Amino acid sequence: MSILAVYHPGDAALWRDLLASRLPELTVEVWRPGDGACAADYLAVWKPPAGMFAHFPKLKTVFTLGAGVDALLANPELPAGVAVVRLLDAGMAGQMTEYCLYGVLHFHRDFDLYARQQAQGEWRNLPPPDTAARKVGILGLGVMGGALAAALTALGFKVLGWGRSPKKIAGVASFHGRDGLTMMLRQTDILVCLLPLTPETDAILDRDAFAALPQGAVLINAGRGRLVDEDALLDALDSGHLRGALLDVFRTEPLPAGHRLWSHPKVIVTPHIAAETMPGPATAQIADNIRRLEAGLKPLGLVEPGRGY
Ligand code: NDP
Ligand code: OXD
Repeated sequence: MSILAVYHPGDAALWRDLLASRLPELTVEVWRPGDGACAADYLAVWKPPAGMFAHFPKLKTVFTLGAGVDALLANPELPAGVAVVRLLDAGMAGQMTEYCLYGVLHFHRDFDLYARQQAQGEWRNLPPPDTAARKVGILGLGVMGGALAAALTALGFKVLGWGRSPKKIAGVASFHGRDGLTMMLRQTDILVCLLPLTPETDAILDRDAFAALPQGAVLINAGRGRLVDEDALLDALDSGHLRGALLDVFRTEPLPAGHRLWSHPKVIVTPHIAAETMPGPATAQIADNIRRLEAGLKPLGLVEPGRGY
């Protein structure tokens, strides 16, 4: 009988109970630091503590309890040859769409400007926004970016998207490659970053990228903090080139006390909450994938280590 171990820094018993109820044919057990060696074939894990993987000599597959795998792939203790499987949506795409829509509408409907007017007691109508002319550029047209693109096109925005490969999505102008990135940035009013962090995307939003955006553009970043050069972002905001930013992820998390982003008048900060893992759909997906593996099939969400996502 195969063994599935669970490590979660929060309520590990909840994850174990859900997984055990979905996989009665497996032994499902919680692993805690101090437990020692574990003969698990599979591991469902979030934020593994240092030294953990050394206790799993039989490990074949790691299921990360999130969509992003940058931290796991960068973990030097991850044993070579162990497959990594990530979550595909699992309840996160809807949350991410809501988060990004909030940001897009906040700036599109001038709520940042009206908040400043309110602080001055100023009653003044700004010109009405033209949704069909507002260009929203999405970096990353995967599970999260694709869901957002569909919601934005349904609302009537002009949607542009950038990925590694060209995409055919109704109503979305597709860009790819470095030249495609600059071409898209030049036309983008509101830039939403939903890329994974990989060696290729590290600090992709640098001074050149911000300079390529039109005067008055906005950044929404819910991908990863290291996708952005934060000093370049602050300079672009301070110079007035960028109008504002909604940021959920940061180079250092939690965002350190006293960091300029905390108090910048053009920045909204949220504590990495854009889309949180939902135990119900996440455990259903992991159970399904374990059944696929046991049947000799490829799991859905298998990460390509060479690609980094
Ligand atoms: P996907 O793997 O489904 O999508 C990734 C997209 O990025 C794909 O379109 C891919 O292109 C594109 N991409 C990757 N590398 C490059 C590159 N070098 N150049 C151009 N495009 C590239 O991931 P998800 O949509 O599920 O998640 C995206 C990220 O969102 C996660 O990795 C995570 O960092 C973040 N996230 C943040 C959360 C939060 O709460 N803030 C919650 C969940 C996720 P292609 O399609 O051509 O392969
Ligand atoms: C994720 C996240 O990648 O929560 O799932 O950031």
